[in-house]
Amino acid sequence: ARAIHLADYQPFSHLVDQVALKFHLSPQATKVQARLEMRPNPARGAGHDLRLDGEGLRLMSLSIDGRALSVQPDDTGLTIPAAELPDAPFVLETEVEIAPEGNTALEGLYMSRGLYCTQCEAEGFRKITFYPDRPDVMARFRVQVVGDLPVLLSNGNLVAEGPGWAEWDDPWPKPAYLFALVAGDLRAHSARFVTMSGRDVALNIWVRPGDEGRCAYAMDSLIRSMKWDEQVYGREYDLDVFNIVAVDDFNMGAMENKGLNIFNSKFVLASPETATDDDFARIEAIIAHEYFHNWTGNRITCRDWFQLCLKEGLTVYRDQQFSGDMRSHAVKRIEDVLMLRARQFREDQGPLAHAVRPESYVEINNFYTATIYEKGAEVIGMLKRLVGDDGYARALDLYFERHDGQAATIEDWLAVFQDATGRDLTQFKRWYSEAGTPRLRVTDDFNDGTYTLHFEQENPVTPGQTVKGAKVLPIAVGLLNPNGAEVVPTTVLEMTETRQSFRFDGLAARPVPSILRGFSAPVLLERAVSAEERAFLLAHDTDPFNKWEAGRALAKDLLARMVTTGAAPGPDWLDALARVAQDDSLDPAFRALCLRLPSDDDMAQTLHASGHVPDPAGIYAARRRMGDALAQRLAGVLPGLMAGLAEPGPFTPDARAAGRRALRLAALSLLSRVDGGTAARAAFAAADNMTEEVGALSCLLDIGAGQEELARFESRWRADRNVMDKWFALQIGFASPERAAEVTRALTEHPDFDWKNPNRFRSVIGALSGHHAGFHHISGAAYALVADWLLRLDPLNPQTAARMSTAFETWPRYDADRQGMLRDVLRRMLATKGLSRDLSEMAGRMLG
Ligand code: B3K
Ligand code: ZN
Repeated sequence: ARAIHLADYQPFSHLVDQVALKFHLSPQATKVQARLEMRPNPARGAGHDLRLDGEGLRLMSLSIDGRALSVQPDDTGLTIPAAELPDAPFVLETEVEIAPEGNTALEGLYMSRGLYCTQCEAEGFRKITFYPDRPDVMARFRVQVVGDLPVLLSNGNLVAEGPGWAEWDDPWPKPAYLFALVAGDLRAHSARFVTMSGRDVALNIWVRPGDEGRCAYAMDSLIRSMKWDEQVYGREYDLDVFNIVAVDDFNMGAMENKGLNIFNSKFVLASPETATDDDFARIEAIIAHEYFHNWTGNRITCRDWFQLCLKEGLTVYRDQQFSGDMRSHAVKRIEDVLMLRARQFREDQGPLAHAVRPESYVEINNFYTATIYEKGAEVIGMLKRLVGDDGYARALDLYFERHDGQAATIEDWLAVFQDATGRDLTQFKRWYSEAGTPRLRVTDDFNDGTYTLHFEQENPVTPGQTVKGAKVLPIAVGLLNPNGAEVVPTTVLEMTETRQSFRFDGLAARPVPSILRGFSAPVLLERAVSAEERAFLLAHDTDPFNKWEAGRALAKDLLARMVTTGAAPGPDWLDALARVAQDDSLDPAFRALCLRLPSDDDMAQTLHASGHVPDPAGIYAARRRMGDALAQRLAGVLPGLMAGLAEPGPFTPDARAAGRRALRLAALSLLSRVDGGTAARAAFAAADNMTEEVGALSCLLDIGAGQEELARFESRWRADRNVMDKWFALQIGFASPERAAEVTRALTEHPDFDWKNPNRFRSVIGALSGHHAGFHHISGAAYALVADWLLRLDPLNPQTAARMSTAFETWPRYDADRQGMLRDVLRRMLATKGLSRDLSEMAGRMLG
């Protein structure tokens, strides 16, 4: 397949002013009539052919200004020769037929358990009707849905309805990727919201009959999101209704279709009995994310898909701010960085590394990545750090004012910052065009009261990018004196050169530096730091992120030594962690994060980055020894710690209660390693919420017990898909490395392993690829099993298969045997006949 290049961008030949669609729904033969009011695009001039995208459509008729045309579509669309087109406005009408029931790719119009629904981003609208399916073509849509179903939804406001039909009008011009249609037997959980200028908005969350009781948290999150966007960004909602629909078959988390967000049901439905605290937090974040897209994505959209980070990076940044405001900024930042390192650093340091704004792609769906989303958000965080809160606020106001209603670019985005703040962002722009995680090496010296930090940045080679310039790095630094008091509060140093030094004068003694506070730039910080200094920062740093980071680094240094030299956990780490665990002045959620050991994949990444070849089995064994040592060190205090965190009264999903549960479960997990699971068994039996039920079960599985509880869990939750996904994933996640592949294989024979459902597929096959030591077991059994399943899924659902193939992206880290096996698996995929464009692009890029 051919690559698309940013440099080739051209505005579309024509403009679409108004779209009228009429759907006659039927599982095998849905009729779609489209009436497009078009005219030549003045930016391109007259005389161009008109190329419409279209895939898998049965063309029944086509006419221009009422004159029938016989045009033969090809595999990807149809072309109407310029000779057939007026130089003035004209009306193009088509009628096509599609079969939503047979649509297993879950892109375009498809069916999920009797429900009609759509997913059009990025290029799914072309599977619904012939259309210029590109984000810079923005039009008003009026949609009539005809079908013998109780609920018929589309974008915008409901303008007319009758038995078996409904008509929707969206007054806001939008690209086709934001089109949505939903129809079926749904029930609404409803509320109202009055916007800051007094618009009364009807809010509905549509779910299957029986699920109405699990919508309250999503609704509450939506209302808080709407309020927050008014208060913090001055952004108001702009339609009379906001609909959210939960569907069970969905390729990703959710989709921001204008006025009609469609969600994976697992990110909507929640009750204390069925959702964990993490589920609640994710629901809050994703509801907010999709809602925030109404301005950052919908009102201002992307000129082309290379600009994807324009909406995704910004909207992730906004949802992170929101969650921080709702919960704890310190905890949220730590969680975000954990995720950034686990997914984005992993990607950025492997064969799939690409720029936040890539310059070419084969299949755009392969670029909804951690780099576009999470690094895209980090870049905005850095911009804000550089221009300050006021500068950011002025730039965003200008962005909304200048680009509302437009399809914009990263150049437009940076221009508003330049214009609002006067800052030249030429060098900063490298963050958008150059891939790779910069390495930042630090040394220091102290002389006559002057402390100097010397920084050196290295921007490593990534696929297709060998030469890179220095990045602008905002490095937030604070200095502590030897007593632990802060002598220089957080200061942002702006590094713009490859090598640069910064001086601090007038210090009485050599300070202890706290560098990269709040993780102020997404880099790998390299500095030789003693265990004492790390423990000192864990005890005294006033920056919560760096306080946590110090403990984390202490653990990783130790774990690395345990793996490479067979060292044993010493008192420095154990004592430091014991102090944190018992320090009641610290937020329980923060303490729970401190007690979480580095993941195996994180350790493999870290070892690889420091020149070692990671041994998956060795990392796994060392991490277990580390947990055992911590459990023994804390054994005496765990029961008391847990008792002090007990929550009387009914479950509430708020951050405070969740943090206390998280610490209690962290303690329970350690306790299970020394009490044989007695406390966890009791906790499982007593649990009245899913957080504790799954938490206690995990503790048991972690020590090789819990089979009885697993069976009880299954019989209790058999009928609940979202809960059963946890049941599948847990058994694999906690299997021993030797058994992980076999446990997975056995579960694929379970009658409820509905592999065509992406959630279920991910909770089984994805759980195996997420089990580091199990996936990389030297037998190669897991490599083969995952590859077999991806190849089986690919013809039905290429998007999900391709996304999950990133399991293999870390192959260059490992030893020759594993590398050989991993490359063979990738080659086997590439050699498969009929492999999708999605998966073949991924496998090809991974092989390099
Ligand atoms: N914009 C969608 C993602 C669409 C993915 C298409 N393969 C969800 C989101 O980021 O909010
Ligand atoms: Zn998004």
